[in-house]
Amino acid sequence: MIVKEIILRQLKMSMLNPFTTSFGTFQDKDFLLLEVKDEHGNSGWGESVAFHSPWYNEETVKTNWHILEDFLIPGILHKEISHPDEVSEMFAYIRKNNMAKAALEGAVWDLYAKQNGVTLAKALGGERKEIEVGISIGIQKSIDDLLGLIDEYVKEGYKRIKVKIKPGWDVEVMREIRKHFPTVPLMADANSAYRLEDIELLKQLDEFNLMMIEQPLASDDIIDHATLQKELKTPICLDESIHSYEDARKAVELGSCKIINIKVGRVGGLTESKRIHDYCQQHNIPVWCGGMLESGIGRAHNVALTTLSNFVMPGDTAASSRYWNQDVIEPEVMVHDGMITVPEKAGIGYEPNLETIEKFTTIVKKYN
Ligand code: OSB
Ligand code: MG
Repeated sequence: MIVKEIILRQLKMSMLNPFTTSFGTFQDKDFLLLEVKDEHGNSGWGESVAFHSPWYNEETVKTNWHILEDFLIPGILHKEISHPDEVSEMFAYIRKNNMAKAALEGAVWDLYAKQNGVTLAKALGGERKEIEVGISIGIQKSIDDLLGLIDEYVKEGYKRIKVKIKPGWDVEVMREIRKHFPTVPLMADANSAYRLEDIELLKQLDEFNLMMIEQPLASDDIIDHATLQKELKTPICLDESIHSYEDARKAVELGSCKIINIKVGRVGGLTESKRIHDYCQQHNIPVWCGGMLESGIGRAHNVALTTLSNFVMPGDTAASSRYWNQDVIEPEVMVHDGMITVPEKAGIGYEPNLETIEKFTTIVKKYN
């Protein structure tokens, strides 16, 4: 395949409800969409999951634009590509900037699947026809508010509840949740809010029968997590600490985690996600697909990835309507009884809605 033209768009979409983690609150979401076009009129779509500020990782919407415009897009345009796996090799000389790489690589994967008339799921080697979905709930104003939301999402059928924790919003909150929902599949995500010195507090979480605790310690750590895991009954799941296959291998070898959250953007693309998935499968490490409050384009890629066989735990791939008044794809991502039916159309399987996309676009530029 040869990419003839690339359109880079920046969008701003307002979230239905603010989302608060241990590192900050999201209300408006700025993000990039990439459209790659071939000579036959096919378009592949990708989304950058970098946020406006560098609080989840070091990337931002602006740094992604820079890396895409000045390095990645010129590296792809008019070059012969026989398989999307080659894209990560073409970008290997550029250090990190994984979310920028993943946005473009994802668009090439979608284009490749469309050219071959197969779903992105099939192109990736996935077989599942439907996937299980959980929901991630941000930090709330009060425990009552949180309990009310959990009640709502459990009734909607979500397969597991994840709640964000931080110092001062942790043990008592989990205790209250367990009092009201003794058996709901439950987990906590700390987004790196603790240190190894907090070990006695973290051990108290063991009494709540959590599926896992996600990223309790520093975002670049795998050593202290290994120490912590030896002391905890609750499995540790790593999110922020895993940027690559090599990171995953080292974390598993060290015993830093028992579960891995795969986010396509964080690890630099679908090819690297698959490599991590396969490694984890061989080493009995279950994986699940994380979320970055994506629009429908990024969400569609997550749905396709989750069809691979070692995605054995519900992901953060909730319905479009949980985030947006109006999503940028048709149909929107729908969840029934905690399940998403994987679309059967070629590529990502959802149609980008150009009218909606244009409505939310703040900057657009074409490269050819
Ligand atoms: O750590 O998984 C995370 C949202 C923003 C940044 C980081 C994370 C999250 C979520 C929500 O947990 C995931 C989603 O619903 O898309
Ligand atoms: Mg997380």
